[in-house]
Amino acid sequence: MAITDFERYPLTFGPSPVHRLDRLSRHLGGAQVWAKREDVNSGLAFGGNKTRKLEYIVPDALAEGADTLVSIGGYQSNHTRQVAAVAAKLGLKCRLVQEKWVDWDDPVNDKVGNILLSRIMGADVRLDPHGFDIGIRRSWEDAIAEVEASGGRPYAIPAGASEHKLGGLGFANWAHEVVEQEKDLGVFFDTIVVCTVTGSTHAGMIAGFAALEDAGGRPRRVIGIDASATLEKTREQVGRIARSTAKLIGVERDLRDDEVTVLEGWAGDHYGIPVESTIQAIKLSGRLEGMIIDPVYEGKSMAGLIDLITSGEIERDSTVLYAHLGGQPALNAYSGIFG
Ligand code: 1AC
Repeated sequence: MAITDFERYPLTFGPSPVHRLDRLSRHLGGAQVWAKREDVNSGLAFGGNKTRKLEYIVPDALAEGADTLVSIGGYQSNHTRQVAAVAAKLGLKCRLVQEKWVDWDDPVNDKVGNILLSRIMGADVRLDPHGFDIGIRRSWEDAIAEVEASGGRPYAIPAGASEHKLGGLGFANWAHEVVEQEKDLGVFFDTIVVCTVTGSTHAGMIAGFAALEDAGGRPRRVIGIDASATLEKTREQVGRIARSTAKLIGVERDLRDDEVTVLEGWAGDHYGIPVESTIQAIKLSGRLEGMIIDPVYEGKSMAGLIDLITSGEIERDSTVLYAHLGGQPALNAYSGIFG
């Protein structure tokens, strides 16, 4: 099967916009940097990368006759906010487990931003004291069982939709979208920079570009910047999901190790805790481009991009596509950083 053979339930506006970041490029004095903007990809609660993944998951949920989407994330999970929006749009119920993934001392951390939006959209939001882990969680399995026990028909969507069998498809399709946009724009992105935590955004891109390369496309590198601070788990999960997604969309070879690149150095010690480079990256994007990025994901991948360009690891003649994943609603829960 190819990516085009999978059913897709439309939740986005269409291809997400791609545009130049001219002032940032000049400031860095190296490669040409562009952005592809999942933060404006949908009218559903500000959209984001998970909305794209859910386009491929919703047909399965509907086919199963589910009446409740059950998912999990941290208090400021973008993923759970997008699941809540999709449930509202489909007229389904939504049960969300919000674990205390981040020990962040902000009195409104569990009240504003993503979690506020999920509550507004009618999700049954339950706080849970457990800490960060990208794997399958007992608290989420319990929530699924509870919905079932009370007569509901749960549909299980793991953290970031990553461990879902169809979770990589949204970003495999993103790769195809990029190639179409390149033709229109007359540009070739030799390097993609993306934040990676639970893995399926990054993994989907790897699989999608592998399929395109095997069909005669030009090779390019997809650089994942770790923001999990549990590097080995994320690296393993990205590789595994990339391989299963590649198989699903008809890639007939095993992926090469060099196709799965997860770089460390910008996550700090903990998921969800911004470090100085994160904060500087957020300010730089805002001040040079009016582009708002967040302290959990994009601030970290942007910090990586900045360092890789200024150090010359991304070459001066590169054309780089920065994947904005739509994490910015979390900013309200981090207001103290910006004074
Ligand atoms: C960690 C999956 C993740 C979220 O938003 O909950 N990106």
